[in-house]
Amino acid sequence: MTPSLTKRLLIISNRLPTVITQDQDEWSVKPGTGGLVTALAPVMRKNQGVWIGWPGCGDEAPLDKLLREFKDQQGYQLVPVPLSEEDVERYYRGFSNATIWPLFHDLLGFCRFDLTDWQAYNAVNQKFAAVVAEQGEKDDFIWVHDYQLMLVGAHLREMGIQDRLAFFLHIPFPSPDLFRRLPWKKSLIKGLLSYDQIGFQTLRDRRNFVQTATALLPEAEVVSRHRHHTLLKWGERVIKVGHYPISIDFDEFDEGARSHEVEDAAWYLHENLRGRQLVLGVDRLDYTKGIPERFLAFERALEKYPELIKRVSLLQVVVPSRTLVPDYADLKEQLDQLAGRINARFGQPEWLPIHYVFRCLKRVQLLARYRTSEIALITPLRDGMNLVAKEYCASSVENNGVLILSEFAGAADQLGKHALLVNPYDTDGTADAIYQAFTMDPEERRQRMTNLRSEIRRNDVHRWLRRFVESSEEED
Ligand code: ADQ
Repeated sequence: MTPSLTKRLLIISNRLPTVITQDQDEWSVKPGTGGLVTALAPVMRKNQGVWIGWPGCGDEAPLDKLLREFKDQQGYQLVPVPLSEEDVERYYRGFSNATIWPLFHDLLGFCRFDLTDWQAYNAVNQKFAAVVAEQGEKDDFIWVHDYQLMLVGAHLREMGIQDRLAFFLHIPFPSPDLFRRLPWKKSLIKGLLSYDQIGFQTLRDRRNFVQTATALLPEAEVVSRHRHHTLLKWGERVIKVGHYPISIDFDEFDEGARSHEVEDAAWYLHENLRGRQLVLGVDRLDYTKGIPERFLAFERALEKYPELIKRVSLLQVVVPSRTLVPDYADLKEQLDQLAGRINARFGQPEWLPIHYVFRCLKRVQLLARYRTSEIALITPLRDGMNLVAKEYCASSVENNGVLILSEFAGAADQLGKHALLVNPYDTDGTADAIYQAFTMDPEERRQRMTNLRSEIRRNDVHRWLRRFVESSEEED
């Protein structure tokens, strides 16, 4: 059940939860995909909330009309923060995606440290704060999301806003040693400490943050530690630093996967497989998701266990993402080449080892693939949570899927006991897990998947929201 909040919910995120498209002269708007949107949309609908963010389209789009249409369709209001092309280049592609994203995912080699990017990040965060100050009403629940907007709270304080401010980080928080590499480390940590509540995905992220803050700012001190949060004192203020693992709407996936449309699509897929098992990977195009490493592990499995040949295929679905950032374009190229090479090496008439699809799937098609695949191979090098792992289990209504999961995904904390955990850098270990999943007896599959499903059912997105909001309101 979606929790009912007493306060109006103001969500602030980099992007509005929309996809705006033009087909000849016709403009249209629909809800976007991605972890944050998937998680919050049902809550916003029930709450009549307001969502503030960058619309992601140029001036030529009839934005006001489209946002009104969205409100009529989806039941909550959107307020745009317009950004210039220079803003997008420096704040979004630059500091957010070429500095913070790789640094926070432990991939220092991908980081670019550029003063102009940092200044643009600061300025755009101030722009967001100005819109929040304009839209906010007394007693709103102001909740800023994710790594693109870590300084919004600090700018709101500068503008004199005294309300409680909350922040949730969807990606991991790195160890103090990695964070220290950032030239603007103190400003960023002080910015985060402007919020009253800071939420992370896992206990490890929360600990990393507390250790980093206390190491960088000698005047910051831990007041007390509790199971789900730490209280940190900085100046006159006490900040609650908690961990709240995000989740999915379990029922929506479970019911969706049982629908007639999905059943038909799943049956059709099954017929085409002619008794072969399907190993599924579903990801945004991103170097943190470990897709090349996954292809190599699958290749190793075919090498090491020849009985897998012609009896199993890897279906890898990749949603195009950030394709204008050079590292992402390179990754796409690398995947094309790897899939081509492995298919040329092992492929036979009527059997391809890797089916690689580069597009966003419609919901029915996504659920049909979740439901049909006997194995999910989810092997990010590092991931805040990874909702695909949870969506796969919730859609595995036949209770016969096996989840192979990276130990470096936040989801491993909750699902690790019943999934097959792997180190994505360990090609042989991952190949062994593929073989173990392939040969797992039906009873063990059923038992593991039943446990995974009940864990996700119990800790769904509504509980996540309730925990975050209640934790914000409770007295310490
Ligand atoms: P993401 O990095 O986007 O999210 P993830 O949690 O896996 O990663 O969510 C991806 C979403 O996109 C899923 O809901 C999935 O269904 C959808 N999706 C992926 N491929 C698709 C395809 N081909 N077609 C259609 N839909 C597709 C960020 C963090 C994560 C964190 C989430 C939520 O990086 O670590 O789990 O936020 O906090």
